[in-house]
Amino acid sequence: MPTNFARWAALAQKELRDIPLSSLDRDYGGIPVWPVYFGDGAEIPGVEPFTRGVRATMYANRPWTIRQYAGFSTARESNAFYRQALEKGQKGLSVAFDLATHRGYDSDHPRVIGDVGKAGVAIDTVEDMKQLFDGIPLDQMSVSMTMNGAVIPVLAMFIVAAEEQGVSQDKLEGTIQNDILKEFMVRNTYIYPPESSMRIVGDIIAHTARRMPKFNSISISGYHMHEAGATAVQELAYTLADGMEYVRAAQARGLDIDGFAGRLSFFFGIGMNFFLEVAKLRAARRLWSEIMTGLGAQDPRSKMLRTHCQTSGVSLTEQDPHNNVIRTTIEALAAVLGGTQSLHTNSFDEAIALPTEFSSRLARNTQLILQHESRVTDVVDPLGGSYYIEALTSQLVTGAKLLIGETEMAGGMTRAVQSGGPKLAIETAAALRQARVDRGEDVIVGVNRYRLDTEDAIDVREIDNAKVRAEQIAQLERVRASRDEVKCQQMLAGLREFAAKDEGNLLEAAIEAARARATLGEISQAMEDVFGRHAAVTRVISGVYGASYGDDPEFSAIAARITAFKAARGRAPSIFIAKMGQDGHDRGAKVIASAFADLGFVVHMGELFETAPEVAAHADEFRVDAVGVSSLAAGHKTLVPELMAALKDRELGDVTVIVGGVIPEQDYDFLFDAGVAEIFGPGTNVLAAAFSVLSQIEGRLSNR
Ligand code: MLC
Ligand code: 5AD
Repeated sequence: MPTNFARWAALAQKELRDIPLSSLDRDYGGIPVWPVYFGDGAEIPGVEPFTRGVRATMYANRPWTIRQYAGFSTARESNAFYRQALEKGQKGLSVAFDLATHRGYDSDHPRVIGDVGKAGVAIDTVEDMKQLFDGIPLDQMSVSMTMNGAVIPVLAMFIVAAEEQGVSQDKLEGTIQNDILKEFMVRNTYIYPPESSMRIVGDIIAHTARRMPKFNSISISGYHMHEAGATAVQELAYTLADGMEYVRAAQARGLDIDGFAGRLSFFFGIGMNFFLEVAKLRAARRLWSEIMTGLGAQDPRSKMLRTHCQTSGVSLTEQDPHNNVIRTTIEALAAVLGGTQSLHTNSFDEAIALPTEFSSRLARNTQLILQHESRVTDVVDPLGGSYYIEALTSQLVTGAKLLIGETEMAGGMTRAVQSGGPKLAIETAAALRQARVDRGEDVIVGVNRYRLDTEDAIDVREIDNAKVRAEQIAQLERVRASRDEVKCQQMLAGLREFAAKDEGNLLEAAIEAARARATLGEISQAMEDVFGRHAAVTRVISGVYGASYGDDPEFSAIAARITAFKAARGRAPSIFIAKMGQDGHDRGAKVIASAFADLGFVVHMGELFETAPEVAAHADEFRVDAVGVSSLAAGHKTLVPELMAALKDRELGDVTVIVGGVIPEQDYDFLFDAGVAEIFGPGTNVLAAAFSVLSQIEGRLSNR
């Protein structure tokens, strides 16, 4: 039996090809340093179950990919941003699409007036996609696309754009997120109901397995669960359980596991609990290797959990925002010591707006400094063998296995997602976390401790949404006018037929449609004609926030005021919590809804994706005292004035309107002038918010 070192060295040499193994040795001023260290019985990096990493040499041979997620405004502007980033050290691309695109709407659709070009780049046709990658050779650059709802038209347009650049699809490197299950759980950019959506996932895995050998067919994502408030065990368990579901879906259509599993990839969020996050990635690899062995995989590549990581958005604060540079650095280091393959580091202005040139430079340089200056790349899995890390790793494995077992007993993740169980479990964890922060048990520097007396405003990126929309509409009209209409309609009909007959590959039909210049909205609609559009049932947990307060004096004081309000008016104060436009970030809205309900408010939680007139109609129907608008995707300057006008139309001008979420300081006056009573940014204490909403309501009522 060869020794650990001998086994490792053989693998390492394969990865290094012609480079001698000794070139990985280092000398720290007379201290020799090897690329890997072992203790008795230690696992070997690059060997199943891959706890210590999927490659023997890891970063000593090739560092992780610096892959910054970005996109805004038009394809032309995003393209210029990408080219600049690549020139300055970024290594891979990662496209953020706007919410209109995510939800399958063209930029001229009436439901997306506030969304076009805002949270990402607007893509309507192949022409936009070509513009996005202009001057970027797609046979040399790996491109990740975060797309789940409109995954069929987006991947089709990417393939056609590459083809027209002279690059055939078999040469494309990259990743499509294509993880729909977590959309129903936490991210909310689904289009079709779960079962049709799962067919789409399967069609993409089948097509990429056959035609795109270098392309990762899916990025099974825990990140969004993490951001929605999941614990590390929940993030691990639900993500890997999602992965099992995708494997089984692909197997069910006759695909051989070793034919596609090597191109499944993962995506985790990395928060501030440093060692826990390192251990989480190690645990994920060990678990996946076991799971895949259980599902019948033979090839070691099928059992490797390769992952992208992103530092945590929710851990960042609007208050004293430069602290976020420090938080992101710590999180990035955890991702690296955990052995990630690819990394996005957030910009410090995250909680305020989209990154500027300056903030994205700092975010990128955080990774460049880790790679080039910190020396953390010299040794593989440097924390392996730490008593603490190994113990945490094993505890996470055990905890996640239990939870995976539960979801399996309940019939797997598609079922669990339909029942809403995991979603509620994550929301409960989020409410508990908020209560701990509000009570000061979890310290956040600059927010609930060491707060600044005055905050300096920082520069933010502004997107002129009306201008982007006008440009997109003009381009859409040009494309529609110049295409062969008969051919385009034929291709769309073909796609519709595939959808209806439950046969044929939807992606393949969509590639034909994209070539014929069908738009993203048209391709999505052709499938919607058959599948329908999914509407989620919004449920709000109750009692969790209240219970964690027990007999807290502040909590009791507000509850008492509400009791007095009831005694005086014969009813409780009421609020409608609204999510307008295509912004599906609902963690904050849900936390507020459940906490306000626990305090004694009558809370009506709106559905996702409503228009301003729809929200006004609900405010009318429920006769609420207040409407709370939650906005995290920068639509507020368009949507809030629309809401005000819609309320006035119904003679509800005296309803108190409050806005919460990601709102740059620079926009506050605009919103106050529009008639907004209060604005609550990230990091607002929920009790303080309840206090001031109640005061606003009482003030307005006594003025009547
Ligand atoms: C790597 N390689 C090595 C090596 N390390 N070879 C020899 N020795 C080593 N030490 C090889 C690999 O085998 C591979 O080749 C090649 O180098 C590339 O390395 P990789 O490690 O696979 O990296 P990468 O190409 O960057 O792929 C990483 C990935 C992928 C597998 C995780 O799926 C990916 O890039 N994901 C990114 C996802 C993303 O950016 N998502 C954004 C979400 S934002 P080969 O031939 O084996 O491939 C979001 C926010 C929102 O979702 O909007 O909500
Ligand atoms: N550009 C850069 N980063 C973005 N994020 C979301 N949209 C963009 C964009 N257009 C990041 C933020 C957010 C996470 C979901 O992705 O960090 O928290």
